[in-house]
Amino acid sequence: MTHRAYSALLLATALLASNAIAQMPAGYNADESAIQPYTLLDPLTFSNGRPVRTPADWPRRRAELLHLFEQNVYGHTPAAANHIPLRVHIDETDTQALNGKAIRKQITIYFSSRLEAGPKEHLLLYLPTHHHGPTPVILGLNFFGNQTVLADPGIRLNPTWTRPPKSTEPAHLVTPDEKSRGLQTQQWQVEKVLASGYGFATIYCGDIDPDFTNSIQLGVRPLFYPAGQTAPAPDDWGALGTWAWGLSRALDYLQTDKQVDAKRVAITGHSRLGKAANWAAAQDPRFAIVLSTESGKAGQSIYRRRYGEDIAHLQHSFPHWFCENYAKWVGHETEIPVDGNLLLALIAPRPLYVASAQDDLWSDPHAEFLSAVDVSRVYTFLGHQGLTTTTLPQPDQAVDSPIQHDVAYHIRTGKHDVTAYDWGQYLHFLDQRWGRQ
Ligand code: GTR
Repeated sequence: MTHRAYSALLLATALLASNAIAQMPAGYNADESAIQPYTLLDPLTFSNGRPVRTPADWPRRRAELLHLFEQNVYGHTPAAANHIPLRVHIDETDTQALNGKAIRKQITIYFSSRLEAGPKEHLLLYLPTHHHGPTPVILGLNFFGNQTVLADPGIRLNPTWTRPPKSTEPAHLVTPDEKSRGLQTQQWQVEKVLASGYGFATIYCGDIDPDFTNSIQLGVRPLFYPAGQTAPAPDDWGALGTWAWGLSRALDYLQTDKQVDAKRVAITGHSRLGKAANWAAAQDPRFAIVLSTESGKAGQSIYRRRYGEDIAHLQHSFPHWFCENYAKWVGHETEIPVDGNLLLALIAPRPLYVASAQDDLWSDPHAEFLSAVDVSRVYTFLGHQGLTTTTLPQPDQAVDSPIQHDVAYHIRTGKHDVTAYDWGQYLHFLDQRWGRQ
């Protein structure tokens, strides 16, 4: 990695971890009292106005919701992409990683029959050596490369995308600098996860699709164009859809690893990668638990409150995340036929932890809570137990972690980030549902 590229990575890391994203840019509503009356979309009413009467009706409503998200937000995952054969290469297995505390495996998952020459993702997997038998795993996408999650010299430095700052030069792949190891240690808490008896797995999102506009040719999307197609159709998947798909391909591998308990794979993600985690779990019922951190608008938050980020901002700054149809909803927050509470409904009745941060006004933490409250009706409807409170809890006081509750929530003090506090709550939530490992 060049010095410039490394500086760009540091800057990007600092930005993510700073208040820059948390603070509200001028011109966006940050005033709770200015919120206009709105009506939440009802997960338990079909689009034609008929009620969802019994749990037996739920699969039909669920299919309808999935279709609405595909059509209007994330786009369709091409059928061909969902039926690719699993092609992997175990690049490394170290049974004495992290001073003997973990088994570390690094696996390349190939997406095309051209193998090395085609798109692929690199899965980093740690399993705690003190755990006996197949191990439950927490899986999530990372922003800057696998080596950033922990300062472990054994993690392979796979190429990551870099954009020259303030330049019109195209982004390109570079091999990261040794100095980037462990830059996101605080955000991932890998050693704490392993000490709690869980495995940890991660992939760099840019392996699947680069996170910048006009990058379609550089990611997986062209691989699945039918013959003759050269550009996306209006409802073809965007980057969020490809990232979600890449998580499912990692799960395909985990299902073949006898040291992993693939029926107990929890999925997590922060911010844009939280949106991707939500969408992955919505589409793929094999993900057993969702730990969703500050996924904000187009994630667990609610457009209809018109507080914080809006569709115009998402569409103008990150058009590559979405299908082209999403642009139709710019300025129409109260008309878009989906919202955060409906996205969470697609996770029901699997255990779901929704986390917010008090200073993350851009995501609208209050709306994230209201989504968790509203989706709880779906859990109850399906015979499970959701949140039992409708009052925003005090900061740093998690609600409803008891075993019988399948929706939990906290709002943490501080900014848009993932912290040791968040992980402490998540691990407790997993312990309650899966038993101490
Ligand atoms: C912001 C974006 C948010 C959130 C965040 C992130 O700039 O407006 O929706 O996704 O990026 O991913 O860090």
